[in-house]
Amino acid sequence: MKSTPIRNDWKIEEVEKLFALPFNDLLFKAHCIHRENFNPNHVQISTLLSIKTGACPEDCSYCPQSVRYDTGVEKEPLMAVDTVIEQASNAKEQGATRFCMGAAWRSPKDKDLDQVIKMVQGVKALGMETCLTLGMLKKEQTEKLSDAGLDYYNHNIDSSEEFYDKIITTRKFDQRIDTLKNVQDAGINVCSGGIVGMGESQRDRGGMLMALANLEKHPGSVPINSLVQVKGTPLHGIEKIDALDFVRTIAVARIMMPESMVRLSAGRNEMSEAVQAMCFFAGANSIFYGEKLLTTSNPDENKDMALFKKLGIEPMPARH
Ligand code: SAM
Ligand code: DTB
Ligand code: SF4
Repeated sequence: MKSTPIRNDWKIEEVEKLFALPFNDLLFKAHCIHRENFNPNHVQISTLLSIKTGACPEDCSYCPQSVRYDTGVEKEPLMAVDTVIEQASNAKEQGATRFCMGAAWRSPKDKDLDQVIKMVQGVKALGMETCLTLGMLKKEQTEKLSDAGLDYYNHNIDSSEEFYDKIITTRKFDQRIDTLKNVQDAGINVCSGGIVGMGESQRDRGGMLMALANLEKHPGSVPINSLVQVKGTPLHGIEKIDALDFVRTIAVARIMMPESMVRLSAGRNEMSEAVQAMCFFAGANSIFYGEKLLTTSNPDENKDMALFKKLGIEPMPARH
């Protein structure tokens, strides 16, 4: 029987107390909640594709795609619809059930959105779940995407409200929340999480999870990214997060958002199998799968399947 209520009224002191628990107590609590809500041996796999790369006007200081930083990322225009569908079909063959298409935009232009909608329709026709991440959306745009049958929209809050403006100055935390509200109001599932390892404090990590858990409805998917440090970005060379603190962040996310998919997202290429296994125990039940994220690398499919086999994990069946 489920004993964990869904809460939207977390206070930062309570969240800090969770982070401060002895590691074993925290992991045990998170794992029990995980088991109440999910098969602990199932992990959902999503594949990412960058459908429009680089030259983004925003100044997100972690991002290799910002036009402001010299990172060597080659800019590429919006992909052709057929190419995207072909790539989705390859990802499906490899076992992915969700296909996430990302574009380096501040927000999409209406003409571009029409082309992206054709991609959504084509990917859905393959029987896969669809997800987009295109930047900020206006109400009318979310309604168009909802009509097209989009399953998920990813828009990360990235960090706590307090830490946010140390990382990004070209748009505000509240604008992120507005987009999430528009997406939720249009009946599209929200995928929203953030990044750790950007020099934030543990309280900031808690603040980020609190902002997500205190949304009117918990996001269906919560990606927790470990910063991938890219040369040329302002955050390159910053002190890395301790691996056990990363695991703690996953555990606290699971406790606060018991029914959400918690995704162990960017940064797995630099994580040992043992740390990833701890994340799965702590409640992570989704990964990005395939050798590339958007512009940086991710473990290749064979490596991930070998890890799943060692752990007795099976890919989570698609919902439709
Ligand atoms: N431009 C859109 C936006 O910002 O919403 C969509 C694409 S953007 C690349 C999607 C997310 O990727 C960001 O919100 C951020 O959380 C994550 N991300 C970008 N660069 C990253 C990095 N170097 N390490 C970890 N996560 C990163
Ligand atoms: C998310 O939370 N992480 C993904 C996805 N949503 C779009 C992106 C990670 C990007 C890592 C850096 C890169 O490959 O460019
Ligand atoms: Fe642009 Fe998104 Fe990268 Fe920010 S995270 S610079 S908005 S692509």
